Amino acid sequence: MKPFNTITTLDEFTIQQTRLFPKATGGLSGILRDIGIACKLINKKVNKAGLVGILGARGTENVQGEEQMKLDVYADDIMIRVLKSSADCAGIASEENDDFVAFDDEYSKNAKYVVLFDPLDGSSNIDVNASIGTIFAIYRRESELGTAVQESDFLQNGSKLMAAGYVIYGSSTMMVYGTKGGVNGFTLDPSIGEFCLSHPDMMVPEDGKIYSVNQGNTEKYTDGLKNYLQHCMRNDDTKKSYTHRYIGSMVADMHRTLIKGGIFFYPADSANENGKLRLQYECNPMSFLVEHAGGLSSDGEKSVLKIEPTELHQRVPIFIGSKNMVTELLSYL
Ligand code: AHM
Repeated sequence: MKPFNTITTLDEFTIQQTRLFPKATGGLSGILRDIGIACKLINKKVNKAGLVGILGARGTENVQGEEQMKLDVYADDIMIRVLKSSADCAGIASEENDDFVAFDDEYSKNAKYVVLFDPLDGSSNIDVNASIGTIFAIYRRESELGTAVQESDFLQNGSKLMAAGYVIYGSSTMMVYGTKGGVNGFTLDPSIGEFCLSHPDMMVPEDGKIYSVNQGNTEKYTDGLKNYLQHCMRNDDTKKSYTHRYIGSMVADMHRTLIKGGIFFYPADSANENGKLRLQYECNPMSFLVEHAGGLSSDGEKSVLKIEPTELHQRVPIFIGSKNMVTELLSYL
């Protein structure tokens, strides 16, 4: 007979993981649980965005001069409020805010972790009902416990991440998070309101066929990249055939890459010398996930995780995905 409880919830899973490390205090599990709660609230709003007048632009810009959507601001607010009342988070930095926020109550000052996030990535897809997501990165703070967190706590390189992941608001809502121990995916079961383990030990296939890039920018790319794209488009019977897929929502494009294999890239081009995507909120968390699932990430020269951040809203070029596809692309640069 099947055991009664055949599901493993996110909470149960993180607690089981904590037990593997006798010295662990459970702080990381606590943060993951809190992010899960915030994302369930965001999910609720995303699901009925068209009904509750929350679609569309808000008429304001974020620190990077990008138009803010109403849902971006709602998601940012929820993440900050939930993490502020978390027992384990000492401060946050968000793509939507100019500066980091140090939570200044006595309890938070003694918390060990800081969280960086893009509250709603792919916002240009909100109004057309395509998948969007929340991306998060968790570091152990470097500043002294009992004091307010410093900017340096948020400028650690990606190899120091304790955990990172995303929640995709797609045909089903999923959280995928990784630690140095591996990457696991949890699907939200709306009937019980819990993220349940559905994709254990995720691994990026070593090779793939899908290349994912905004090909409309090709004229602005280097010759090396143009040659690579020509190579991908030259589908004949003598070599493997490539397929182009690009949603324009990093979480959705990366979720497909993680499951099916392939390569996603947002390179530097003649108009944007550092590309578009943000190191601390998008590139590092995705690179951490992909590398711990057996894939590769690169800024064109080295692993994204090795970049030393110099500012909170830094942009970097990124090439990420299946090991063989990233290696092949890099040989063209
Ligand atoms: P956003 O934070 O304003 O949503 O921008 C990030 C998004 C990524 O999700 C996506 O990969 C990229 O921007 C798409 O950019 P483009 O429209 O230039 O192809």
